[in-house]
Amino acid sequence: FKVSKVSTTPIDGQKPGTSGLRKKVKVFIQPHYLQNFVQSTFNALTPEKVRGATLVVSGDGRYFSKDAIQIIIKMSAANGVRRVWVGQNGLLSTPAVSAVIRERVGVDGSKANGAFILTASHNPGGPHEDFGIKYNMENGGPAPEAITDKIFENTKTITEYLIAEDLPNIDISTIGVANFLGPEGQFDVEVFDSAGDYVKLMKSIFDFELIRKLLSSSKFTFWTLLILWIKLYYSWLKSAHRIFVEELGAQESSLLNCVPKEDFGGGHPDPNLTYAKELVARMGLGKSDSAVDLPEFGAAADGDADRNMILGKRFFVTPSDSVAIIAANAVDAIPYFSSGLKGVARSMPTSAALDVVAKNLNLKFFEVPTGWKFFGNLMDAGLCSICGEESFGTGKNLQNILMRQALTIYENLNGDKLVTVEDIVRQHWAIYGRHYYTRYDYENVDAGAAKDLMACLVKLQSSLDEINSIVKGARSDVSNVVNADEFEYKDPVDGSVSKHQGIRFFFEDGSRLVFRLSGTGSEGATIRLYIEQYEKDSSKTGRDSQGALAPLVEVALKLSKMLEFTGRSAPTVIT
Ligand code: VG1
Ligand code: CO
Repeated sequence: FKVSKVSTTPIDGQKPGTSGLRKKVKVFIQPHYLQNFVQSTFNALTPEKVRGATLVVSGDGRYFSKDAIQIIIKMSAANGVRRVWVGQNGLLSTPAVSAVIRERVGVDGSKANGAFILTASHNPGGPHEDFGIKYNMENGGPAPEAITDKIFENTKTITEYLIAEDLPNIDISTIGVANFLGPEGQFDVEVFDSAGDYVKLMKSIFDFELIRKLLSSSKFTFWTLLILWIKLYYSWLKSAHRIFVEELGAQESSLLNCVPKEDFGGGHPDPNLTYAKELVARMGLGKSDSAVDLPEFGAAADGDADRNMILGKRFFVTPSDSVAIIAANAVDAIPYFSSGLKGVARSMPTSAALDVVAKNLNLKFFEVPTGWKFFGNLMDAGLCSICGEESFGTGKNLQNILMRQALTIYENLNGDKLVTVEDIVRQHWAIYGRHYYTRYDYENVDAGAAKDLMACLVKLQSSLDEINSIVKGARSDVSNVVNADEFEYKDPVDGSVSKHQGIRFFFEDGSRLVFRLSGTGSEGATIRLYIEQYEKDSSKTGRDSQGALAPLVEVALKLSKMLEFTGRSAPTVIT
């Protein structure tokens, strides 16, 4: 093949957000749009490192992925990349990409240096929805801010990109290797089984034998033990089938909605109580009829399968709780962690449930800004083994623990009584106390209004007097704010500083309010409000969380002047 240099000009707005660049498909398919970003990434990684590299290119299979994969292959060839690995049909979940970078050995003995992941994750897909691209590094984790900032700088000055226009399109549906010869030598594209490495890794973490025993145990009288919401995780479909049906012996019928679609069947791939309505209904949440047979366990993931919502029978597990529960039980329940945990980390808005576990178990603890790029440094430096976010993401060494139900299952096997998901959570609260928690999302708010609201909060956080007079004016039964700030993070490994990561209000009784703007949207702005209240008294941990948090919500809406700024009297999503 030949290498063409194509002249281009900078395109506005290519700043990667919390997790890569996300825009409407109509924006991405504009001439040079994807190409500018990919070349800017190559330039940020430096041409020396790109030359001779092995790159993974795949994603969640959403609309425009197939075209984008061919473009990136041609640009890789032209930039001197030695080989590109593509998951069969271009499908790899974010955790699978991470596993492939870290573990996979190519047919010629090669190892990967990084990956382009084509996904807009929890944002809807299809011709009228979102597309996205992010770059993951040699450690399997997202590019750190130093790189994403560099990419953005490059998009502002780019003048040309390299592409091998005459390279034929690769058949990504068939496993195999295609060899080409370019001006700088050989270039290969290897299409590989997208589930193999991920499944192998999962088997090295969890005790599959034990889980298999549970799934075939006579304690479970009907197949609905396990329901997985496949519709939302197209890219994980194959791994899910391999793990749950082939390896663990679950019934095929427990995997729902198994037909892959480029637009997720019109569904919203955010695994929360609002957007995963059908699953929520099947798990009996909000129903009181005890006569119906309901599944014991339900799970949903987002588009690229790096988040997961866990439900028990009529029971929702707050993600902030699940990471705390995993940390509290990991050494006993997950073989991978049997030798102990190095430390734990959570994103700032995630509840302090994990903090309490860390304190009780004497573990190193870190609080990082929202987004997975901040966990990587801690893990690589051996400071942290388990991390999580309130937005349904949990991980170990950059691998998402999609099989956290192992905990349930292990406990179920010990003893005669069926221990449910709900029992496990309630037992945890009895030991550690409960962090009542909820998140309010105001989606698609006018960007200017959202900015004004945040600016007002930035100002307000510096005056405790003013804050407390608003608090008292709103609810006399809410305790005083004793501290407020704008969260800033200094990475303990490389010393880099990330500012303006959200406004926090801390109350005397341990409650907390957090406000921040989403960095993953493609239209308008999304304001996120995180509300949390700690209850140590085990006789008071059984309340409904919306009821328990109502006074704090009222205070939050007054402090932020939510209605005045946004015109919204209710959030779009409550989780
Ligand atoms: C959201 C979540 C954050 C998560 C990020 C990427 O970010 O709040 O916890 O890491 O999405 O997740 P933001 O900036 O919109 O609040 V994914 O699975 O959509 O890549
Ligand atoms: Co995701």
